[in-house]
Amino acid sequence: MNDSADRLHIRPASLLHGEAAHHAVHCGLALPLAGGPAAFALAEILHRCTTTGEISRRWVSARDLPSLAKDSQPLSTRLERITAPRPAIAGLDLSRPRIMGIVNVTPDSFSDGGRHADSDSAVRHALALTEQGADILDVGGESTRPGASEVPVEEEIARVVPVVRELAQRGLTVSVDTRKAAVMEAAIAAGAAIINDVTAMRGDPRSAKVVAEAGVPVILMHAREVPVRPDITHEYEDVVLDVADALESHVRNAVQAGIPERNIIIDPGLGFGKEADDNLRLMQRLPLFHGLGVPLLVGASRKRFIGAVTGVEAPTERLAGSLAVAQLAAQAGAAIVRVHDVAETVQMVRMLLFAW
Ligand code: PMM
Repeated sequence: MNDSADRLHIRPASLLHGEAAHHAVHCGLALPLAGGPAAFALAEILHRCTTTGEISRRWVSARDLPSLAKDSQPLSTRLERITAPRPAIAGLDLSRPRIMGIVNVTPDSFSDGGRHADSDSAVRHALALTEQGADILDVGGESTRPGASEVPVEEEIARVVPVVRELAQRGLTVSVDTRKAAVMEAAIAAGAAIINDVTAMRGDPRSAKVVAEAGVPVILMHAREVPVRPDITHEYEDVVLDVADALESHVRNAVQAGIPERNIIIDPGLGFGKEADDNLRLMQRLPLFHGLGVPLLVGASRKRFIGAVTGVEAPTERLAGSLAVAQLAAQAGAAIVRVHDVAETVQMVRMLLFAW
């Protein structure tokens, strides 16, 4: 995509689901969102001037987008990316939302730290999440919690590898949440199918090479600072466009490093260096991220911004708020939601698929 296309975004709005989406797409009144089943009837076209930073916005009907795109290469490329179906990731068909269950093998994660700190209890927890319907198990050995201590690489490998091996041997789909290339290598050798990197492979100069050579999918999460400091917030010009442009540049770097686009997943990184209002704005405008043309992951479970809105202090008490955000993500066409409360999220998604 050329430079002018980088500055142009389409934000799908007026989302439709189920029968309404099907008929509206069939009649040319709406366009499919990331291949469907959701569709959109309206869109906001945003253009950020590269010199002044000024953002122009205009609303169009989705039915007019294909003809407008005929006269504009950047618009045409964005539109194609927004509407195209997403390929399967690690054998998982993404035509319905997938649930990633969080398995933190750490003594200090913000909402479940210490509960599964040894391999046996982490494996037991992961198997329970699988029973509840998790599609992917995200195993992490280093907390991103503000103030969490840095874990030496050998220690992180010792925490995650036995858990990854045990789960992979049972045929389960495992991702490993790490910023270190050596941990990625060890986890892939033990059977990890997906790498989840909160630094979008900027945390370790070898990461992109390891991922490219292994041919595994990678989740590129947005965090402005590397090393990642979730507690330090930033001023954004426009948080949604800033995050989208940064992620697009991470995708480009990954492709240049030899990782095919079909193996890339993006994540806006809710809670990472963002104020509560920034996270809410990202949630409200999630469909814009489909313009990057790759599957979208959303991780909001139990996060502080949910506490800020609901007034609920204890992360483990934030289930209802977390479910509301997961539902919003699923309706906005997110391919994967990363959650602690798998049983409840599975129930919500199943109900949604039947009810919309
Ligand atoms: N959040 C945390 C850790 N890893 N990975 C991705 N891709 N997206 C996230 O939002 C994310 C993550 C922090 O939450 P935790 O301590 O509950 O795992």
